[in-house]
Amino acid sequence: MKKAAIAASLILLSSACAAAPSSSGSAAPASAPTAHAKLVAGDGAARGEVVVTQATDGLHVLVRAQGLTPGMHAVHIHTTGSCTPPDFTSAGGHWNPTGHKHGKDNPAGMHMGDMPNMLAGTDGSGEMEYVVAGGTISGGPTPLLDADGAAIVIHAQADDNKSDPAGNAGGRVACGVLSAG
Ligand SMILES: [Cu+2]
Ligand SMILES: [Zn+2]
Repeated sequence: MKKAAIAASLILLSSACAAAPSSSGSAAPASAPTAHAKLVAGDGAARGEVVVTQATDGLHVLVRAQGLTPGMHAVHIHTTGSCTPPDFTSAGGHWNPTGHKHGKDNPAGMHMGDMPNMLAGTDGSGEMEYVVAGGTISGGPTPLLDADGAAIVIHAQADDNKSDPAGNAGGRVACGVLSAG
C-alpha cells in the first residue's frame, strides 16, 4: 500500500508537468498518467486486462477480455479497488462521484463508471474502448484512484443502460483492481 501511495505521488508530479503548455496538442502525451488492471474470473482464471489513460477529454479505458460467454456483457468501473472472489461484491457499486443514478438512458443518469456493453465473440474474447468524460486518474474533483481505489467489473449479461443501480446486468464474472502506472 505504501508503495502504491508513492507511485500515486509520482503520477501527480508527472501530471503537473504534463499540464504545462505544449505545442504538440496531443490528447494523450507519452507521460500521461495511466492505470492498469488484470481481469480474473471467480475461480482465479485470467480474463484479460484493462488500461486507463488520462487525456485532456477524460479517461480512455481500453478493455481486452477473454474467456467470456459469447454475447453482450456489461462493463463498469466500480467504486472500490477490491476483487474478492468468487462474487466480487467487494468492488461495491458503480463509480459515482457525481451522485447520479444508473445508466445513460436514465433521465437521472449516469454514473461516471457506466460504460457501453462489450460484445464477446464466439471465441469468448471482446475488446472495448471508451472515454469517461472529465475523469482523472488522481487529483481533481473526481479522481478514479481515490482512497479506496477502483475496479473494473465484467457482468454475465448486458446492461439495459437505465435500471438503477446496476442495469440488470447479472452476476460479476470478471474483476480487476486498478492500480496506478
Ligand atoms: Cu458492474
Ligand atoms: Zn451505473
